Amino acid sequence: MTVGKFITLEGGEGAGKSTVLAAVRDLLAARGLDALVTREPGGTPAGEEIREVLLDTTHHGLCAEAELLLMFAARAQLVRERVRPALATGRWVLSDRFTDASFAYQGGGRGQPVERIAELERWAADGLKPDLTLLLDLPVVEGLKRANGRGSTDRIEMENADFFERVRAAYRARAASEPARFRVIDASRPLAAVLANVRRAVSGFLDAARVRA
Ligand code: T5A
Repeated sequence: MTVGKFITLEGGEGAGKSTVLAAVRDLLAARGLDALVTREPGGTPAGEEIREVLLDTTHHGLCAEAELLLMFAARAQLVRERVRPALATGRWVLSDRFTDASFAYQGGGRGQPVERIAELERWAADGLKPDLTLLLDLPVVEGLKRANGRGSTDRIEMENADFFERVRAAYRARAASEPARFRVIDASRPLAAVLANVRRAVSGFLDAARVRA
């Protein structure tokens, strides 16, 4: 049995991940791949409850250590309950965020040690790494404008611009250190151009994986 591939979407607030996710799912479907689509934090019944705690503004005093551990608690469950079993049967998996978000937000944003996050990745996330990661990159101000345009603000979106600048820098540094896995997409461009670049990147990956229409 062929093992499925694992694709993730990453980026700062309002980068357009939800918008792009649907396009990637459709592209995979056009090649005959019925991907499991999930999101982080969340993706399982327990994980979705953990998400509520993480994003609820009433928990504004949540410490950085608790935040990091809750992200990985949800991830540990998602990996074992859904992602690993799907990949093992040959199904592809598409996730809105994964461990790179913890390196960017809890590492870059909150200043949690990278070695500690890497250890959690090995242990709690069972060492699972995506095969392809699309990083939707855009200036922080632009992303926050888009995110704020939707109305409600969650606990993490309440952080200041400096926090999100550190998140962006951490994402870009990770992409630069793993060029074989990452494709950086300029998400500040009009949606049609963003989607065209996303389709090109994913099609190239599918061709390399020898997935035909
Ligand atoms: N988090 C998560 C951590 O801190 N650590 C972790 O380990 C993990 C996994 C929830 C939060 O948790 C944090 C990060 C987050 O703060 P989330 O649910 O992914 O993560 O929440 P957000 O990043 O807040 O997701 P958003 O919904 O804000 O952003 P999206 O999905 O990237 O953006 P989207 O598609 O909803 O688009 C936003 C708006 O912009 C428009 C869209 O129409 C929409 O209105 N838009 C564009 N407009 C113009 N041009 C374009 N190219 C556009 N693309 C989209």
